Amino acid sequence: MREYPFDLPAVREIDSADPTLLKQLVADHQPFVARGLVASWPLVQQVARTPAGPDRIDLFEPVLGKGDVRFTHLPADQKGDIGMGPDLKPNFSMDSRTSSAGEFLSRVAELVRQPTGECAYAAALPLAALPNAAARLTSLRAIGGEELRQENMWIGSGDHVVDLHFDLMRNLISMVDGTKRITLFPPEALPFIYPAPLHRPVAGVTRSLVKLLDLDEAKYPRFRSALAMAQVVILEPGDTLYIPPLWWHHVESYGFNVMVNAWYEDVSHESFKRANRMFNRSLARFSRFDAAKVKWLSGLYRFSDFEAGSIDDLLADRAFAASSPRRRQEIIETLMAMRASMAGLPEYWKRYFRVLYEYYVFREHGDPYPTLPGMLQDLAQSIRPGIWRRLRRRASGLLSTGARQ
Ligand SMILES: O=C(O)CCC(=O)C(=O)O
Repeated sequence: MREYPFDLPAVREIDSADPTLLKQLVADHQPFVARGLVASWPLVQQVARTPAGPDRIDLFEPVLGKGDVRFTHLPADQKGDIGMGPDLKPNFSMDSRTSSAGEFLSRVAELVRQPTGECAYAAALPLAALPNAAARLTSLRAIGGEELRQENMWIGSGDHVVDLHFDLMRNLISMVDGTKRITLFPPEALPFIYPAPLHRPVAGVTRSLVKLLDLDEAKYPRFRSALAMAQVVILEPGDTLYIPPLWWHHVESYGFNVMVNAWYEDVSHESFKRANRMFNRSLARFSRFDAAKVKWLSGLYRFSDFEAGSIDDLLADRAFAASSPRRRQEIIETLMAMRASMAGLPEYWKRYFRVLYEYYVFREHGDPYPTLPGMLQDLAQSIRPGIWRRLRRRASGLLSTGARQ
C-alpha cells in the first residue's frame, strides 16, 4: 500500500447483517462498513478457497464470459492515477483497450507477477452483461433500496487510484478479492475540497482538484479543514462499504482486485432536476455580480430561507435597499423561485443544495475556484446559452401558437 500521510478516524463498523438495520442506515445516509457481509457469496467463497496467484485470477475467465472486456490501460509514468489531469481533462479512457476475457486476465496476471508501474483496470463492467458473474453473487437490494440503477464489476491489476469525486447515488461496494483503501468526505466539505469546474465533469462526475496522496498544501490550504471531516476504511474480501450519495470518495486499489458495486437512486429524478435547473439559473444570474463590490451578495444566503432571516430583513438591509428597484425585484423573485424549486426534496437533498448555493451562488467562501481565475464566469457562460436556447424555443413556440390562432 502507498504511504498514507493522514491520521483519520475509521468509518463506523457495523457488526450486524440484519437487513432492517442496514437498510435504515442506508436511508439515513450514514457511511458504514459491514465486515464479512458478503463472505457467503459463492464467488467470494471460491476466491477464499483458491490460493493467491494465477489460479485465482483464472477463476474470473468464466465469470467474465465470452464477450470482449474493455479496460483502461495506464502507462507507468501516470503512477496509477485515474481521474482528472492537470489540464482538467480525463487522464484515462474506460475503453483504451478491448480484448477477450482471457487476454485481459493474462495481462493483469503479468502485471501482478512482475509489476512495471503500468495498470490494467476494467472499471464498472455492468453485471447485466455478465450473467456468469451475477449467478455467483447475491443482490444487496434488501438494504440498498428499491431503485437499483446499476450493478458493476471492477477488476484491476492493483496500485491504481481513482481520484476524489462524488456520485449522486447510494453506493454499496463489496470486495471480492484484493484490498481497497477508501477515504470519505461528507458533502459539507465542499468549501474546502477545491472542486473542479462543474461544467467539466470527468466520467460524468465532479472531481476535486486535490490529489489526496500528493497534497499540495501551499496551493490548497483549505484542504486541511476537509481532512478534519474525513474518515477512512480498508476493505478486504467479504466486506461491504456504504457510500451515501454526495459523499466525496477517494479509492485506492491494491493487489489483484475485484469489487462489485451497486448504485441505487436516492431521490426522485424530477425533484432533483427541478432544483438543479433553478440552481443553474441562479448561478448564471448571480455570477454577474462582483462579490467584492456587491456587499449584500454573501449575506443573501441568510435571506434565502436556508437560515433564520426573512425577505423583510433583506428589504431592511441598507446596502440592498440602495440598489435599483428592478434589481431588488429580480433578486427577490429569484430567492422565491429557489425556495419553490426545492420544496419537493427530502431534507438531505435540501441541505446539499444549500451547500451548493452557499458556495457557488452566494460565494460565502469567496471565489469558488480560487486556483482557477475566471472559471466561475466560464461556468456561468456555459449555462447561459442553455437559458437562451430555452427562451428562443419558448418565443418561437408562442409565435407559432399565435400564427395558428
Ligand atoms: O473502486 C474504484 O476504483 C472506484 C469506485 C468508485 O469510485 C465508485 O464506485 O463510485
